[in-house]
Amino acid sequence: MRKPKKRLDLDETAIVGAALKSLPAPARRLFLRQTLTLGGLSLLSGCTLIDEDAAERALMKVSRFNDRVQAWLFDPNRLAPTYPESMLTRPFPFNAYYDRDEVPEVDADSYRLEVGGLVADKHAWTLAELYRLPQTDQVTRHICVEGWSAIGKWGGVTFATFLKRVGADLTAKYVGFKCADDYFTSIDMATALHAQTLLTFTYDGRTLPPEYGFPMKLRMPTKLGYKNPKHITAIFVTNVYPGGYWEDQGYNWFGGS
Ligand SMILES: Nc1nc2c(c(=O)[nH]1)N[C@H]1C(S)=C(S)[C@@H](COP(=O)(O)O)O[C@H]1N2
Ligand SMILES: [Mo]
Repeated sequence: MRKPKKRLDLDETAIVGAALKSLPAPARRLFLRQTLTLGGLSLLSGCTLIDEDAAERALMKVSRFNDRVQAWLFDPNRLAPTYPESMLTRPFPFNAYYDRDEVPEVDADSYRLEVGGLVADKHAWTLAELYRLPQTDQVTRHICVEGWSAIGKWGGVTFATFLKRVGADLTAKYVGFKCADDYFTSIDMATALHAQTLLTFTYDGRTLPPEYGFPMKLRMPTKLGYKNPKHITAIFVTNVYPGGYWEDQGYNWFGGS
């Protein structure tokens, strides 16, 4: 009897994908360069490849093409796995583009969340106002391209609820984020509206500690770690591609997990 083909579940797919993507950017570029002939690449990108710079630009174009394919494949109704609290990773790993002793200190009292772009209500939010929004929590796996994953419990408001509350144009393409460090990123509207995308203020039942993103982290179990901004200071809705800190250095923008 023939064995049925093994179907990968979402979580395994995520881990395999993360492992592939965990190759450092130069290695990935080399891999792509060796795999795609320059002719094939120029066909794909519609560019004439005369030098390294042009090749880089062409690869970026292919990556942006890949964004569109991933966006098309993304099923807004498909849920990422959730886990029992007994599976929480302790201690939860810290990661940022700097060391732990350089984590930004955000003052809770003077903090305001700026909201801009294609939204009806542009008022800046205090933390007290944000905490009054309906809160929920979930236990999900965070997957980092650097080759680790960990299960954590985050609590906050469903991002779709927040976007509707500020009168966001839900037909816009992107939601962008600015952070208290120099980090920034952006996501597609379908992911912004996904049921498991939360604007979180707590970690494991207590206020989000500074290293995990105080005062808030956008938590998306459907996206890789670098797409989950910590220390958010501004949220804007736009149709102009905003890029991101790692994305502008060659990480894939869609960054699905
Ligand atoms: N503001 C900010 N957000 C960020 C980062 C960062 O450097 N600054 N790093 C990203 C990356 S690559 C990862 S893996 C996660 C790490 O989150 P953690 O420290 O809670 O594990 O935060 C993401 N969000
Ligand atoms: Mo990461």
